[in-house]
Amino acid sequence: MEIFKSEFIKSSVDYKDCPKYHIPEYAFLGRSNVGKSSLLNMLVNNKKLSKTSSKPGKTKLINHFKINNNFFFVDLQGYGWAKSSKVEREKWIRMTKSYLKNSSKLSIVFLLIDSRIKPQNSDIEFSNFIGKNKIPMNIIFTKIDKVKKNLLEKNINLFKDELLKKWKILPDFFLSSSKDKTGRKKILAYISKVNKTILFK
Ligand SMILES: Nc1nc2c(ncn2[C@@H]2O[C@H](COP(=O)(O)OP(=O)(O)O)[C@@H](O)[C@H]2O)c(=O)[nH]1
Ligand SMILES: [Mg+2]
Repeated sequence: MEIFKSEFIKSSVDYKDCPKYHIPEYAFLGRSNVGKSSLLNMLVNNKKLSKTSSKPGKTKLINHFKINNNFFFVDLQGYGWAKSSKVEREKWIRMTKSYLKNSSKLSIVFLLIDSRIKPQNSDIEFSNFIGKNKIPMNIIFTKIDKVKKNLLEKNINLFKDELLKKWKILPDFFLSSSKDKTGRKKILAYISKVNKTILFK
């Protein structure tokens, strides 16, 4: 699949405010700074589409980008910001969960995991929430350019072991580097395949 058009449509606070187009959505979720915005920009070949920042927590809420006029990429606020208050953090987590549960056009959630570190409780908790609600989920391990192969394998296996405590079958996994464009073709091919089954049913 080639991306020939990508445009920002709207930032929403609540799932109820999201754009009312009847096209599939592919959401990107993960802890702040995991590389969501960078991955989106890498996928659509547009460095400026979704703002990336070295300051955690900059993305606002639920951000819709219309791709090729026929589906949405959704950049979610994320979770686990060090600098916001506990009350604020819990509010964002509630709102993200509410979007995940209530967005009827949500086709797949890509959960981004930092490949450099061992499993984090917040990541496991979100994975299990998504699984429990039977929302299709794929995992993308990010920043693989920054980690040695041995450690990458170790962290991936640790994450799989954590998931297997609750999941019968593991979701599909992708590896990505926004710096080297690793994973771009595979992720886009996957989305394209899913999209066809949805759009032409
Ligand atoms: N080396 C490397 N750095 C990355 C990669 N993805 C993101 N980053 C950096 O990590 C930081 C956070 O990225 P960002 O996309 O804003 O994360 P977000 O908060 O999840 O949207 C930025 O400084 C990015 O340049 C990657 O694949 N490789
Ligand atoms: Mg971001």
